[in-house]
Amino acid sequence: MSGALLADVSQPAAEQPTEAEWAAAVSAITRLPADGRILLICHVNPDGDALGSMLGFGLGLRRLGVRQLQATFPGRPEVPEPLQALPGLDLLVPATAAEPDPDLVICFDVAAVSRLGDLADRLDRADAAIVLDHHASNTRFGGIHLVDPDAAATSVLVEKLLARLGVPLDQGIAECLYVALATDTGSFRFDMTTPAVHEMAARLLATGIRPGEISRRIFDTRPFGAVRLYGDVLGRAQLEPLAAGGRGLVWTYATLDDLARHGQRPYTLEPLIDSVRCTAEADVSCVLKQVAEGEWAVSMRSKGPTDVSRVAVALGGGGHRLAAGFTGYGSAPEVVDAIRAELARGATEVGHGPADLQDQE
Ligand SMILES: [Mn+2]
Repeated sequence: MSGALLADVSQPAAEQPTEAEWAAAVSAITRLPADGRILLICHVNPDGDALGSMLGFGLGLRRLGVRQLQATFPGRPEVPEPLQALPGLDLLVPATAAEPDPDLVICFDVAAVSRLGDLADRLDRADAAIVLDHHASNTRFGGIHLVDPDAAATSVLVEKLLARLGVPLDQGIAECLYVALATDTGSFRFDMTTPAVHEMAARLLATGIRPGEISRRIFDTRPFGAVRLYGDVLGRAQLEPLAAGGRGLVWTYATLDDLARHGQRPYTLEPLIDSVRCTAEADVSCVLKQVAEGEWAVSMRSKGPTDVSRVAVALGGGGHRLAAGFTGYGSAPEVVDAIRAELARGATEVGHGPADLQDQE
């Protein structure tokens, strides 16, 4: 869900923000003149954390009286349908209309300059740049780093910066930050869902926002075409119990023709991996999403025993131990052949066959 899935695992983990960095960020914002131009940027193909963090902070800046304010992201100016009711969307402008000479740039959930696309030049043109992020792979671009790899979402850093700026949470800000937090914690199901995460959620809910309504809109609403599309794609899933050293592999694929047949956009397929990884008989799950003829965006998940980032890195991608991805080339079966071979190699190299698995239980 976060850009972290495709992040480069070879980068060193970033430090947590220091007091000096927090103070520098506050000062970069508060010392701007009343007509100072601020440009907010989140990563390409924004998810709930990227957009929610950026718009929530934008609404906070508006409360501070900032008048010349834009929010944007590179590439197609397309907001996924479930996020189209987020508060603060009126701050959004297409990348082509973004201020060419901002005084201050603030980046959200962006691990590397490459995720800024054509907007990267704004970093050089601005007097100052603040980066709010939680990817361990953050490359420390930009001048002021508010990067905490232990934060469950970028919105955790946004809430802290708003507090230091003296901006109180209102319902608009809270809804944006709640969507961001819920997105990156898998609706508070992942291991990163710490007491601090629930405490932040409590502060957001205390503004009076409605979690049931928000979750239904963001996570549980799909056009009927998407339901039929999922039916087709899940219906062709394959289970290989002997793959991954006997831990099991489940995989499926979605073609551009599948999307066209059901009138759906590619982002509709993002949650599909969650339906596939439920499979009890497989530790490893994969979804291949066709992006062009002979080219596939591959999402991989592990329940624990298999390190899928090792497989993804071997095949030119990256990510985390339990969630990783890469771009595969050829036919879908050829891409799965490559995955199967890497999984088998890993299982042999580290001696983690089914026997070892049993030892661990
Ligand atoms: Mn994130």
